[in-house]
Amino acid sequence: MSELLNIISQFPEIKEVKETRRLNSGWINQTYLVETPAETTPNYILQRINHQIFTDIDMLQRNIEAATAHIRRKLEAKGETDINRKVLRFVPATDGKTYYFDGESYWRVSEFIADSQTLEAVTPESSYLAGLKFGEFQAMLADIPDELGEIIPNFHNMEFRLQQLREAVADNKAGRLAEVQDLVDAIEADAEKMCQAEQLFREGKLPKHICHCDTKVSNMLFDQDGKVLCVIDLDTIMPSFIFSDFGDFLRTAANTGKEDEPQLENVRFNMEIFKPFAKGYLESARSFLTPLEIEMLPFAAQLFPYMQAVRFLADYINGDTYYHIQFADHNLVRTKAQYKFYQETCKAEPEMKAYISTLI
Ligand code: GN1
Ligand code: MG
Repeated sequence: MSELLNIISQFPEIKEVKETRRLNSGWINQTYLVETPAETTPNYILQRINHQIFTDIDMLQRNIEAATAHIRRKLEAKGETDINRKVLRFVPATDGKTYYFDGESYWRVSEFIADSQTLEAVTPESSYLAGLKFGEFQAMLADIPDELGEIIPNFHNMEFRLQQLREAVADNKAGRLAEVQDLVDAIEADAEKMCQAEQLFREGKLPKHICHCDTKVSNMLFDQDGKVLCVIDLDTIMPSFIFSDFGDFLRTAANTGKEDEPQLENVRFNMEIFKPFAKGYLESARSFLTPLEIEMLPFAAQLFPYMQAVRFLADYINGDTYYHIQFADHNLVRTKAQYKFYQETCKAEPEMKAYISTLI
């Protein structure tokens, strides 16, 4: 606690602390809730940023500041109220930056959004609202004047992720290859098809936009009535294909099982979540999407479970160096669940296409 209080004292806006509590959220950063005693002051979120993964903290915070400032201006222009609950606000440290370096770790503070909740599962109604929100998020950032950095280079580049898997396979550092060879082969069989976005980009047919790039359900805050308040976990905001946000949301929301579901028969593609999400997304994003981007939305739904399977599998083969694991073969269980989900999205492709065509 006293170590944390020291850190908190670097953010002068926080005058008094009642309690700090570790929150269990995300695989990457360490997150604490900072409660203040007065009813009239907000509570805060304190995070130790994982700078093994985010190596350029200055760029990281510049991206986040630019994006949140731009969204804030848009919300103000629309005459929205309660704006501090609709876009994250980062608190300046004594030197005016939105992070503090204690000689070892990087820390940042944002205002805690009151009366909010995260959901692990969405309903058709909240899925529609989430689609609207992520479409709006991308649409609002479509004309951002600032140039945002690629905070994790090639983050959602499928060719690059396959390359990493191939390197892991070649090195076989943890001696786990034999056990997963079938999975590697299955993944390789679809590699070319799954790299079509990068190919289209090279041909000048597919643009990049500023995306959130981690739109899993748990990265959205809902109010007590189940309405979407705002999008959180902004570390990975960067230029990407719009597929990132569409696909990654469905990867978690439209899966009837868990991300690391051990019972593979529980992993199915939920069309009743896909449909309202696609409807909401197109309502708010259509204004800036190209016909090819719209046509490829079912591809986006397949791409993200596939990519996540590739990433989990590479990490398993490397001996679990990237994702925190909770048990010995956690990354393998995750891989199998994501791969199964990918197969389900492939089966659902005709139905997804048919539905999208009713929307345009
Ligand atoms: C990581 O930060 P978190 O836990 O929300 C990862 C995402 C993965 C996700 C899988 C920077 O997200 O790309 O999709 O885990 N973030 C990073 O759950 O690698
Ligand atoms: Mg994240």
